[in-house]
Amino acid sequence: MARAKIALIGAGQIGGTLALLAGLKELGDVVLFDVAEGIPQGKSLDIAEASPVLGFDAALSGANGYEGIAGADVVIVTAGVPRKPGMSRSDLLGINLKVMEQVGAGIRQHAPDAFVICVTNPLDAMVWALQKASGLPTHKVVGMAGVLDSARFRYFLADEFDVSVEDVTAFVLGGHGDDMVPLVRYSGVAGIPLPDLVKMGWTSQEKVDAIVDRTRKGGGEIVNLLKTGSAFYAPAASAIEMATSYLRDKKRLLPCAAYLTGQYGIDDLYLGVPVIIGANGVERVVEIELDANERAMLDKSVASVKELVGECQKIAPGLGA
Ligand code: A3D
Repeated sequence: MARAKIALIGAGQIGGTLALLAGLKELGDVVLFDVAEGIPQGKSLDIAEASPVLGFDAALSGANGYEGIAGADVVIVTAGVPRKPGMSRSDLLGINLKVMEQVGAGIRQHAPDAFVICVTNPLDAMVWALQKASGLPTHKVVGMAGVLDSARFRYFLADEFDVSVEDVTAFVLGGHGDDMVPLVRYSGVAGIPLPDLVKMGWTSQEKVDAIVDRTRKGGGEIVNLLKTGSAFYAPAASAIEMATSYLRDKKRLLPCAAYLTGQYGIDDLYLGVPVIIGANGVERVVEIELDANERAMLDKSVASVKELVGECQKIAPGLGA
């Protein structure tokens, strides 16, 4: 059977890491696309030259024209600009919205059957814009944020408990902003929920609160350390997990920015919720029960996402028309 084709739009920090991980996992052949000449060609050649040492078979190539992505099975979009210290994700909106319009048109023309994963920030608004600009069905266009936010939460918890990261599960809902909703009740170690672990004396409520806060600000913590850009290893790993679930029909339950049509009482908006990803794209949106406090936090997050989408509609009123 022919290998799957994975197109990576944006060959920057995340794009390059995505290409390496896709190779290492033998997910398929990889095309790196970027407007910058030479970068996608150079990165793909560099990774191809690592393949004999790392032991994987994949064709890697670089492109500056959208023909290069023709017939892709998966498209992962990181094109645009990342944050610098002092910038919020929403500061990127104007520039990255224009990029989503171009990328959406390219996907519409050359890869209309692909499963599309958007990573560009501000995530929930950009995935909304990308779906409108591409015209692809909503179940084939998702945003990556929840897997990353949950991974950060998991890592901090594993560190606190001194247990394997593999045994820690964690859940983050809502928009990918500082008002995201880490769900303490649905997070824990090997099935033991966090509130029980507090009762068992494994940690204190104060420490859990501090970890929740650090999770919310996890992206900013890295931006402040790097000073020249934002996180890229963990974001790339997270998008690859989503792509793998689609390509291998694993039907993983992953928190992703998915298009809602009434679930959680929300309509015509992309928001981080648990979904099943399989060969048909987003196969199911899972509606979990929220208590009053969790609901209030989600409503706050929804309001922020709506505001950003409203700004997109003002800047590009004809989007998707
Ligand atoms: P960076 O290393 O700057 O790469 C972006 C690439 O996009 C550059 O190589 C640009 O040349 C390219 N580019 C710009 N405009 C276009 C265009 N019109 N068409 C094609 N390519 C273009 O950034 P990065 O890889 O670090 O981050 C990429 C995006 O991901 C940024 O918007 C970040 O904010 C975002 N990001 C999201 C998360 C989430 O969890 C959602 C996490 C980290 C970063």
